[in-house]
Amino acid sequence: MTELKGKKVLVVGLGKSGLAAALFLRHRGALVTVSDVRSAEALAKDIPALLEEGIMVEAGGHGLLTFRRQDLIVVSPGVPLDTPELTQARSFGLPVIGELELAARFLKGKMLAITGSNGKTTTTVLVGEILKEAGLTTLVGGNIGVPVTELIEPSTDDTWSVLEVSSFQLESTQEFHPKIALILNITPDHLDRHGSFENYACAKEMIFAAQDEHDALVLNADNARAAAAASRSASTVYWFSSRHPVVQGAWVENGNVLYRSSKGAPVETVMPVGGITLKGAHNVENVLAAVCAARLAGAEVPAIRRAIEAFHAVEHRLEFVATINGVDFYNDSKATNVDATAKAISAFHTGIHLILGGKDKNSDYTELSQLLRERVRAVYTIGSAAAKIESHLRGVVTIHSCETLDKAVSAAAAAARPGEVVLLAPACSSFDQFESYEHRGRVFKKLVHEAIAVSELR
Ligand code: UMA
Repeated sequence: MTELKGKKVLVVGLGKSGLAAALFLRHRGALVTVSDVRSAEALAKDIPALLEEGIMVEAGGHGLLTFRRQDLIVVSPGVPLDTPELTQARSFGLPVIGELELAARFLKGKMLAITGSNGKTTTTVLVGEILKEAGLTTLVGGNIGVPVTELIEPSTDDTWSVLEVSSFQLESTQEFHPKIALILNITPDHLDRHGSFENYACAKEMIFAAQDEHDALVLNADNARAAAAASRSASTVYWFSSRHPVVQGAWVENGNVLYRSSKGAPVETVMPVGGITLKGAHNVENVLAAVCAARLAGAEVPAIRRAIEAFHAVEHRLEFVATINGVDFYNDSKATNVDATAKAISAFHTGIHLILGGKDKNSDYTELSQLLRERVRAVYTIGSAAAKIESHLRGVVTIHSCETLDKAVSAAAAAARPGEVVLLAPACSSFDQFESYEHRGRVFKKLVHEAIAVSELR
């Protein structure tokens, strides 16, 4: 375990992860400095509490000297590792690790880590619910919004920490060693940060880098890049597939979710697919992944079934908002890449009014063309990516340039006919017009509820 007492540690980034890491390090006796590019005014909410703890704060930019005088540097996930100050620190031989790596070194019990381009949060929450239903001591955190560092204190030797882990977090790991690792799928995302799809996929594969044959790696047999990880890992591989039986793992056959622990072991019927409350084929995949991971962690089938039957959509993930004049409104603000948007569109048959746009991530929107032709009545663009989206999709579908979410919701609500769907699944991040995808989703829901009030007045 890393010795922290008396060590000089720099925490880079003062968001949720940086704050949690700084306080943890200080409480373990480290001499902590936090550095953030934001101004002291922007950080005003957190600075007094940090100073009170004896933590130094560098605001308004990263100083090269600050980065040199350290024994350890802990990076927040949103800080790119090629930031010049970090590159220089590494060239001087200073150890640079992410907040996930730091936390994992101190967390007690076992880790079940879940990554993937899409479905991470839903699957993480679902696995957490299943393990709790099965009576296991369970903590849930990570990219889902709870820094892993915050789980250290409540963790015990028999805790399962169910962690949603992103490529940003995995990229800066070294010894991170989950007992069970799960890769849901790997499709293009965050190309602006990782530079290429292969770099991004390799960051995801850090989830099993420290595993050996005593650990489990659960992979999606139906996703080529995720499945390719099997030949690159030393772990014992389990599979899930919504298309065909697998040797060991979970699959769908004759309308049932089935599980087999190893080749030749009896096949267990978990539940009918019809018992899954979540909408969309992608959620069947998430359920299969959760079944496999939870079974490996020791949950029994009846508990798994009860938890899945009781589970409803996580906020901002294909979340049903309301029906107005026969039109259903869905909030999938977490669809922040092209693949997630494709999955959201696929959950509905036709008559979709789709709100697209936000901050581009170097994405190729032409990949949506076929689905748009088949299922989408009109696209309503918002945000800074609008011009690019329109140039990619011109001639494919009717496009309305709306600029803002409120104009898009009004235009879509006015155009949609009973039986149709208004879907926010923007294929972009939110940071051009909103604080986060959660903020964007909340604004969408508020606009929909305002539209209900207007329709009731008519
Ligand atoms: N900053 C610097 N220097 C830089 C860049 C940023 O100082 O070069 C500062 C910013 O000014 C800001 C701080 O770093 O003050 C932000 O750090 P952060 O972006 O790591 O944000 P946190 O609040 O710590 O949130 C992070 C995750 N954010 C990102 O990965 C971008 C959260 O995931 C996660 O919930 C949280 O840790 C707890 O684990 C969010 C996310 O968007 C939901 N994740 C991406 C995704 O899901 O697609 C990966």
